[in-house]
Amino acid sequence: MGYRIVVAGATGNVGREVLAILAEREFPIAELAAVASSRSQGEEIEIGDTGRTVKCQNIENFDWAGWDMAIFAIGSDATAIHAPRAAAAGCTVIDNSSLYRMDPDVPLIVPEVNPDAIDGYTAKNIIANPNCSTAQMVVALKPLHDAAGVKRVIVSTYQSVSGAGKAGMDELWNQTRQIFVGDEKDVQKFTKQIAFNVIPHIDKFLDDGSTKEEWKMVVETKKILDPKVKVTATCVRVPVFVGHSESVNVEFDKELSAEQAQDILREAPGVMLVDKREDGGYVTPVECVGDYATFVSRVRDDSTVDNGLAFWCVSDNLRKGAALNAVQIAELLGRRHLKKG
Ligand code: 11C
Repeated sequence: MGYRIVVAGATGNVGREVLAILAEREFPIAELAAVASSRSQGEEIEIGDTGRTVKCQNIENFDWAGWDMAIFAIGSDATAIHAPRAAAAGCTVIDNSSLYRMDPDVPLIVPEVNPDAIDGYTAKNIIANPNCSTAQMVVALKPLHDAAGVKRVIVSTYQSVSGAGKAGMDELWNQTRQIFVGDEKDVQKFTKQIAFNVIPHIDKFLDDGSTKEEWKMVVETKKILDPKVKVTATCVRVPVFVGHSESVNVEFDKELSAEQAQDILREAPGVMLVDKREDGGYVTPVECVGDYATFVSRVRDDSTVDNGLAFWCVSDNLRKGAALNAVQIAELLGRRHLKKG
């Protein structure tokens, strides 16, 4: 027993994390395939730190028939070509790109938040994985929403460069070195210098002056958590390699004290509350790397509005924000529908 599973985009930041997490969580695998663009064909890709490897195949001529599911981490353009082929061949696609997230026939799933919505996957045989900044926020908001009803959220993000892929990480590394040795700075991936700086711009600008990353946080939160929830976001890139942080300010329908919120968050699935109200008694991005949880700290009342609360949350954007959530969806799909595990 077990699943025939494909990892598409297996050579990228997220694809490698997917392979590692499948192994860590002992996902029941009957057969594993790794696919990517023709450039990577034949490359032996390490499966986490298991010491095992899988040979990369060319996605262009991959035969999807007979595979149970595929986790895609290949970007929207390539997904538009290959996901419909895989889905039509009977291989359920779990997609990390933004392509299908707002499609009404495609469930957008965070297993701790809206697991039941997965049942709609049969319409297109595709399930979408949310944007990393949305995923960690809704994990923290869900138990609070159940307790007191989230009315409005104001979120500011502090997003690491790994959200922009390996090229983003390389640019931070190279610029840091260039500044130290006095070389000319190379600015390519980001619109301004990222080393020793912050940039209030992620993804493209929209007509209303917001960015697509900010729009994603609004519409994805509504689709996953509750369409009635109002969200306003400011998304900022910071010189951190891995781990997205968020300052979240919430207005609730009902009163919820900081102490009550802490008690709820302490028990919530996917959340780790670290909130000691003392020097160092909170979590920062470097501490969350490689972990599964959404860490919540700095929970406090906001007396400037009725029923207001503020908190800080941090998570590994390559894990809960992408690869882990996708593997959790694969587990959920297996448990509820495919039942081969
Ligand atoms: C970033 N959140 O940090 C983005 C990366 O829609 O899946 C993921 C983009 C997405 O740049």
